[in-house]
Amino acid sequence: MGFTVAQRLVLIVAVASILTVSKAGGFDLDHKNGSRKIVVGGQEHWRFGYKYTSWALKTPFCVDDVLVFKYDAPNATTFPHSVYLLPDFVSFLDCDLSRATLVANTTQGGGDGFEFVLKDWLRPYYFACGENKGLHCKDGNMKFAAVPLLRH
Ligand SMILES: *[C@@H]1O[C@H](CO)[C@@H](O)[C@H](O)[C@H]1NC(C)=O
Ligand SMILES: *[C@@H]1O[C@H](CO)[C@@H](O)[C@H](O)[C@H]1NC(C)=O
Ligand SMILES: *[C@@H]1O[C@H](CO)[C@@H](O)[C@H](O)[C@H]1NC(C)=O
Ligand SMILES: [Cu+2]
Repeated sequence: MGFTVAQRLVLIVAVASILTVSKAGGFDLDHKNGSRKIVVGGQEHWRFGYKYTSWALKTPFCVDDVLVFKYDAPNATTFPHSVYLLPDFVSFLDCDLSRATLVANTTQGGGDGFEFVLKDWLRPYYFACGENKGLHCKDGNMKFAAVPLLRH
């Protein structure tokens, strides 16, 4: 309450910068240039109900890091999931999928998962699950923002 959209965005970027400076461990250095593979949600993978915003705030993201979204294809007993990019902070807050871009459909998270490279420095990438008309995003916490910083 009491924060404008711009203030909240600044807050997210500021927190992300502080956490990155502290260089949390536990990530695989997969490439000589230092880029890492980061499994979204860690061992929780990409599922309904895990708090991805909290996860993202504890996770440093750098340019060229690879996000790996892991989720099983739907069957008779499990819900489908997907990955969308939302265009801006307001649609992210509202889980408004009307202008979202599909990144990975309901079957692409299987096996080793779906890989997404964070290419652009300081671009806020707003990710959300697009299933159930935004319900997974709204009620299932399946959304987070990633702002890639420079590796140092
Ligand atoms: C770092 O390595 C990754 C994976 O090989 C590659 O996609 C990326 O372009 C590289 N980045 C730079 C700056 O060389
Ligand atoms: C559906 O998928 C889940 C997760 O992969 C699996 O544990 C379960 O056995 C599957 N159920 C059926 C009916 O195939
Ligand atoms: C998901 O995307 C893959 C790769 O583009 C495609 O082969 C598959 O048919 C798609 N599945 C659905 C359910 O749209
Ligand atoms: Cu979902």
